[in-house]
Amino acid sequence: MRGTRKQPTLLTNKEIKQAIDFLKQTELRATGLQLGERSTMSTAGKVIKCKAAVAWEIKKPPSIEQIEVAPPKAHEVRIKILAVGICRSDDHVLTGALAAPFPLVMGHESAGVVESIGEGVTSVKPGDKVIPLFIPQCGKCRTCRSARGNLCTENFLGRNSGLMCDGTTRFTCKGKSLHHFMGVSSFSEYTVVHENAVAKIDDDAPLEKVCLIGCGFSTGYGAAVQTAQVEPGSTCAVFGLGGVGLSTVMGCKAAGASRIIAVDINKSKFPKAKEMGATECVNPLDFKKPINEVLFDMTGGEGVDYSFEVIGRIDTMTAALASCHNNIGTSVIVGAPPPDSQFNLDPMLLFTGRTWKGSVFGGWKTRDYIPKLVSDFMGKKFMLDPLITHTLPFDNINEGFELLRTGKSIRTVLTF
Ligand code: CND
Ligand code: ZN
Ligand code: ZN
Repeated sequence: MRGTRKQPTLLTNKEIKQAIDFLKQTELRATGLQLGERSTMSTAGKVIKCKAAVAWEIKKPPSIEQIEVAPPKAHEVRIKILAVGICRSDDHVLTGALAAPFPLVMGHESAGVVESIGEGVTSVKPGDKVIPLFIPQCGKCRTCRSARGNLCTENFLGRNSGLMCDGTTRFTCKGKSLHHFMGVSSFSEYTVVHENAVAKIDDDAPLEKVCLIGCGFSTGYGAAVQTAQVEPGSTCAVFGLGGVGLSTVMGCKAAGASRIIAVDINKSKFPKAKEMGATECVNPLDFKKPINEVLFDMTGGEGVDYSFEVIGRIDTMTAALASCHNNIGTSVIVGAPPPDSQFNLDPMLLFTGRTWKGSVFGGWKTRDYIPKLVSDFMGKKFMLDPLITHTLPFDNINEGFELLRTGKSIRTVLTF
């Protein structure tokens, strides 16, 4: 009987190669990686040498250097950054308008793929697509336990040491330790962040777009829909029409505002503001009166229901407050305040009942909401393309900063 058993069919070399290719592709899809990124998996536990933009000194442009990135310690995640946007807060660090310890690796608006994880990390695994979060969500502190607010106690804004939780850094260059920035440091091919500061996102998300959800879009949009909770039919004013301010305009529109007055001293921002939903655009330089009086005139002497300062100046923060209705108006500070600045304010502005709030990262509890915002983008609930005016290779980072400073770009996305 043995002799009559059917011989197994032999595969040709071509068929074997096709099968191996198929398996490889399936495995790569399962890990969410592209061909060429596979090699990152073998770097786990080792120091990685890679490219980063190092800001050595205040008021000097960052330089592209080879740095060493240590493996993640317990509860940390090492991420291969694939796309990073340039936000004004990064520029504020260079000019001294936002205090941070030098030398450092800046960058906080990015997306990438997990390269390796430290001991005890359970929420992400190598190959996951992620957005690093400049506001973590520990789930345990007073804010995380509250239904309101998002400024987790573990945030780097309060600590501002530029160090990881154990008081050390994961970056070195030319024998010197480099500081982290807001716990994310995304101007580097690889970075290390705490597990509480990572959001796992949709496997199909285009990283060169959703990196904006890592700051600019979520910060601006959330200020309107999450912090202010703009109501349908209301009148809003948005001061500052950069990547963050235009996202606030989008948020006001999504919330159903009937009038959205966009305010900027650079009128070249107005067409984009209209495209994003602004109903009117105003340049304060066109008027002799203070801009808050102009906005009162435009609203029949009532003031706007909601105003947003998305510039980062004391005078415009006060003007935005004074622009809203004296009793039921709400003003939200989104722009980063200059260090050591103080308000000189008429208390009547608040005595009559106005509400004055601040909003960091759009008020979103980050690990809960950033993945949802990515899913909403994938579901075409909002657009990111109009915000991305330039895409440059990472090495051209200083060209990207120049485009921002000269008001020519909204967002520049750098790719590695
Ligand atoms: P960007 O510089 O692109 O936009 C600022 C806009 O303000 C520009 O269009 C300017 O022309 C305009 N502007 C400047 N001065 C005036 C003025 N006096 N009156 C009217 N308009 C003016 O910046 P961005 O959109 O990247 O960031 C905006 C601010 O938000 C900035 O301060 C940044 O540091 C901050 C921010 C905050 C947060 C947060 O979590 N709250 C996160 N990231 C950035
Ligand atoms: Zn930012
Ligand atoms: Zn917390």
